[in-house]
Amino acid sequence: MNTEIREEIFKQAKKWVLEAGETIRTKINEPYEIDVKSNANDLVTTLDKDTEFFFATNIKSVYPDHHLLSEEGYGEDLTTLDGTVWIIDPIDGTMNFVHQKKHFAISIGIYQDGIGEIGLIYDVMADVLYHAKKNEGAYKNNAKLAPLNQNLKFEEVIFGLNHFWLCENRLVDEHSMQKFVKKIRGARTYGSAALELAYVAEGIMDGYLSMSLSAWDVAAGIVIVNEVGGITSNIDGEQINMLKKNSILTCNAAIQRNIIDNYLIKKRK
Ligand code: 2AM
Ligand code: CA
Ligand code: CA
Ligand code: CA
Repeated sequence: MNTEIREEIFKQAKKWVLEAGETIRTKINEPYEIDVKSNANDLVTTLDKDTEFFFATNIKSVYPDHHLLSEEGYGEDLTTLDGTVWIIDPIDGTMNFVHQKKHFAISIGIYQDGIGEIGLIYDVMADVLYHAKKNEGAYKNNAKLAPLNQNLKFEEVIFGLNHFWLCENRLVDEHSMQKFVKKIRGARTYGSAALELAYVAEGIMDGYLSMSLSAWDVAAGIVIVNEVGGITSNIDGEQINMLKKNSILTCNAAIQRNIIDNYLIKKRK
């Protein structure tokens, strides 16, 4: 993508994100509807849907030839990432939104022919915006984020993952994962994939692991983490496919191989 066009799209996206965040902050204490989706812990509220609708209508009117891939139904059923595609999660961390009224984010990744050009992750209640443009570095508000420490020692790692990896599960050997969390310095679970990816980029967490995420959970975070030298793959170390669900391992490149080879031991089907 041409840098001038990218700058223009970035400025527009940033304006909409801040505006949507302001609306959410205004409405968070008003009554809203909560529905369950795939299971009792999979929530969606009126504000998730209204926020996505806000982006969908604005993008359609200003950039009619751009595409939208998004969680709550206002996007398209895309079969390719050709062209300019906005990949949007209107509220990432809906459970935090409902139960805590904080620790959730708006996540926007803008991709050109499958390549991540722009990432924006807005921690709405903290009013902190992480952003990156390809080859132009990553920022937390106006502060440039430093490259990740490539000499990181395993014993010093703080890692984001949830308890499902340590309980009996279909995907990987939980005993190996229990060894992993004992070996590293600490584990964290924040409940918003987008914010956890932003924390990896910020260097306050050294990696993040999650099962079954969609493009809108990770599209922005991948762009931001890339800019500080972090790396994202599935749990086999392969490139992820934005058009389907993936397990996600995002981390400091110094620790990726050790995690995949020695701790993410796949169960036989
Ligand atoms: P969401 O809040 O937008 O649904 C929670 O650990 C993280 O996983 C959040 O980023 C959440 O995004 C994401 N997630 C993806 N699929 C989910 C599901 N079916 N149920 C709950 N969280 C899900
Ligand atoms: Ca959801
Ligand atoms: Ca999400
Ligand atoms: Ca969401």
